[in-house]
Amino acid sequence: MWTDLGLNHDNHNALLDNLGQAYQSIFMSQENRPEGMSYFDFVMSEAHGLRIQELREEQEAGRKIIGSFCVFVPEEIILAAGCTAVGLCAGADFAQEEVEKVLPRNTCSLIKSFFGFKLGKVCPYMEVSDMIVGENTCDGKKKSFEVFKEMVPNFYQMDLPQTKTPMARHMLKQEFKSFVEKLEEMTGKSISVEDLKQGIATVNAKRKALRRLSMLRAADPAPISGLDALLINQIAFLDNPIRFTEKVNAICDELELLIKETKGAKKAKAPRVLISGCPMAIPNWKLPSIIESTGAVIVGEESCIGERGQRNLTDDSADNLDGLMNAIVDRYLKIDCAVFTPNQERVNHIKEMSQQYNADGVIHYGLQFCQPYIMESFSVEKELEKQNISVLRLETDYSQEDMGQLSTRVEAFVEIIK
Ligand code: BJ8
Repeated sequence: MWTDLGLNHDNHNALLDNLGQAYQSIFMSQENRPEGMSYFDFVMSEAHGLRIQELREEQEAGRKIIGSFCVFVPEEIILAAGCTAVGLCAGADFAQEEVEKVLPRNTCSLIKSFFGFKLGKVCPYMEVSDMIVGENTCDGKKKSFEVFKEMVPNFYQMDLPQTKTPMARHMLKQEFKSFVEKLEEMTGKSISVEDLKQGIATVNAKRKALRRLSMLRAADPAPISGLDALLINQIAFLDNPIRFTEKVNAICDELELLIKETKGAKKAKAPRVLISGCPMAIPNWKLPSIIESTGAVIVGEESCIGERGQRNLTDDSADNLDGLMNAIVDRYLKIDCAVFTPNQERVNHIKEMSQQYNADGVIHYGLQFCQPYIMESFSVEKELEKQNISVLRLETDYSQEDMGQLSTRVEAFVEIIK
C-alpha cells in the first residue's frame, strides 16, 4: 500500500518509530484514563494502517478524498458531495533541510511541517487525497501555497476574507459556491437539498458530541486529562465522522458516571489551565505534556483543534440550497481566527471559556513566526489581566530544544495560579 501511495519507506518507518515512542511515553503512562480512550488509542495505532486502507476502499467504491489544512474548509459541503474529508495534520518537523531550500527559515512550524511531510513522502493522508484544499488565511500559508501547488498537482486554493463585513460575507459565499462547483465537477454529481441537509446533520452531530465532552471538563476533579481530550479533538480530523461521534458520546457517558462518583483523571483541586492560541495538530503534544507533568490539568483548548474549530452548529432549517448555503456561510464566519481584524470575539470567547471551565490561568500558545496569534497575544493578555485572569504567553516551535526552558516557565506559572 505504501509503495502504491509513493511513500518513502525509510522515512515513513522512521516517522512511525518516533511517533510510537512519543505516544507510549506521553499517553500510555497516564494514570486513571477512562476506558473509552482505548478506541482513540486504537485509531492512533491504525492512523497509518487500517484508516488508510478504509479510505482506499472508499476511493475504490467511487468516493473522493479531500484533504485540507484549515477549519474554514466546510466538511458539510464535502460530505454532501459524497466525498470524505481528512485533515492534513502538520504537527511535527520532518525533512527540515529540504524544507529550508524552498521556504524561509523563519516560517512557522505548521507550514514547514506540511512541506516536510510532502518532501519527505511520509504522509499517507496527503498522498491518498484526490484533492488538497489550501485556504488563504495568514500570509505564511497563502504565499507558501504558491510553492506548494507546484508539488501537488491536485491542489485547490480557496480564498477567504479577513474581515466580517457584509462584503466579506458575500465573498465567502462566492468562495463556498465555487467549492461546491469544483466538487460537483470532480464527482459528476449535483448536490441536492437532501445531500446538504445530511452533510450538515452529520457534522452538527460531531460538533455536539465534542461540545458535550468540553462541558464535562468543567468538573473538579477533571474526568479526563487535557492530553486525552486534545487527542480526541485531533482525531476528529481523521476518523469516519459517524463512528467518531458514537465513540465520543460513549466516552461522555462514561465521564458522566465518573463525575457522579467524583473520580478524576487528575487530583481534585489540581491547578486548572486553559490553552489558547495556534492549533496543535497531531503529533504536537509538547506543551500539553509539559503542563500536565507539573500536576496541573488542561481544562480546554481555545484553538481550531478544540473549541474554536468546533463551536457553533449550522442551522439546517432552510428548505432550499441557497438558504442552506447562507447558514453554512454564517456558521463559518463566526470562527474567530486571528487572521481576522478586528477580532474582539476571540478575547470574549477566551474569557467565557476560562469562566465556564473554572480555569485558574490561561497559557497563550504561539508558534514562532506566527504573526496573527503572537501579535494578538498582547491584547489578549491585557484584556484578561483586567479581569484578574493570569496569563502566560509562550512562543515555541516543534523542536525539543526548548523543553527545559518551557518546563521552567510553566512550572513557575502553575505555582502562581495554584
Ligand atoms: S482558522 S488558526 S486552522 S488558519 S500557525 S499557519 S496562522 S503562521 S493555522 Fe489556522 Fe484556519 Fe486560522 Fe484555524 Fe499561519 Fe499562524 Fe502558522 Fe497558522
